[in-house]
Amino acid sequence: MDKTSVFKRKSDTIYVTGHINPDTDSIAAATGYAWLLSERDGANAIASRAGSINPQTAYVLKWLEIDPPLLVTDASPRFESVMRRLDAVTPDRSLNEAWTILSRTGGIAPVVNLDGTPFGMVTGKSMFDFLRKIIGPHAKLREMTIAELLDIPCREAANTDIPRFQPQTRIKDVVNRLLRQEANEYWVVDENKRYLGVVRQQDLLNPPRIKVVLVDHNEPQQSIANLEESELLEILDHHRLGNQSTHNPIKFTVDIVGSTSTLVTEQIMEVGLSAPPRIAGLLLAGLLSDTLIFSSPTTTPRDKSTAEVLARWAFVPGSPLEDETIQSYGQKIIKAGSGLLTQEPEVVVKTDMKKYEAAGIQFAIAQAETTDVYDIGDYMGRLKEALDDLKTQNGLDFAGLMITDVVKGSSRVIFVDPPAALDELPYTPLGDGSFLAEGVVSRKKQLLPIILSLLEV
Ligand SMILES: [Mn+2]
Repeated sequence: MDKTSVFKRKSDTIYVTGHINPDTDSIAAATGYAWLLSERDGANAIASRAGSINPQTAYVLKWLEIDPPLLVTDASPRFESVMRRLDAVTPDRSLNEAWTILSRTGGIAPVVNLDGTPFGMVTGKSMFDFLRKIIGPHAKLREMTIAELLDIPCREAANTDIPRFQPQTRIKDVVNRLLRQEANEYWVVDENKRYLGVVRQQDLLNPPRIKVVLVDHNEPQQSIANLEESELLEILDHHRLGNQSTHNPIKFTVDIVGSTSTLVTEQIMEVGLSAPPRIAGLLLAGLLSDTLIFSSPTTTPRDKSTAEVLARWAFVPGSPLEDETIQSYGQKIIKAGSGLLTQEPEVVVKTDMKKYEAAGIQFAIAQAETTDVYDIGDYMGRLKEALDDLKTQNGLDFAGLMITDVVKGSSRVIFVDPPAALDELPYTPLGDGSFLAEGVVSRKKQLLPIILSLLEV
């Protein structure tokens, strides 16, 4: 990689991302940890999200006036990561001007039309082809001076047969085809076909991997697509392990607490920093949502003491949360996520769905929250249909949905095509094909371990 030229690598952005179908903890932990990496380490870290924001998170972000993190769903390198916005000339300008650019960029002068669309490129090769064409057969033209030559409009010496790509084009989708073609440089254009930059073939061969930190998950099935093409720097999580090997050693923190927001906040406290009120408010939302305001069995004393610290940072005068208490804030957050019966069944089964694999069986468990689990009635049939579609679309062996009553602290569980092993589940069958799981509110700590142990017998 040439270190001194205009094509040297840009300084790397670190993307801090939660899981797909992001919940509030995932968005909060990504936002809070990106802030800490920038504040503590001076890193160029930004929060990203692996999917659309759920209604509860949207409610919190709006209240706190925080923009949703950048949407990043795929780690495969794209043209934008190697493109350079080189200076350009219009076709009527002299070759002299193109030559100035070409000599600074190491051999490429983009020629761009007045309307912003690419015309062609002047390169060493296009200059040679041009000279061969004009003076080859005409002995007289050989007496032309360099000054006269450089006076010619650069359109005459530009190569116009150059492939064009969008910044979002994945490099791996086109690189093999491009290697077989003659062109060594490519245009990158926007959706209106206007010039954005130039990419050289050599930059496509070993594009920089995007740097990624995973929070609130560690299983590749729950992460952005093509994670193996990224440079994974770190994992910060509170779920069961289900990760593949990495190329390099990474920082890996998995701890038994109620939320990843707890782990992020503990790290902020450890170095004597305090999160700004809005970010503290978002972390507190993640913590209260994941622990169902400390009522989930996943809750630990560390979550409670961390929540006190976040409340102290967040509920300050001038903050959007200045009149709140932990309880009042938590109840508003839980309520914003529990509009179950007003949502389409397809949305309910997709919003907080996680995929797993155990004993060669692929399955998904979705979770939804409501404030009255007994009042589901006819809705159950529609949920089951939506769950069946979800199973088919994702090529799964079975799918489940737990509908958790956050007030009573129990769940209704339904399955589509469950394996016979799940007949042993210790829950009460109800007439409509669902089960009542008294005291079960946590997918991670209560439902999933039982399912895994039954499957892996
Ligand atoms: Mn979480």
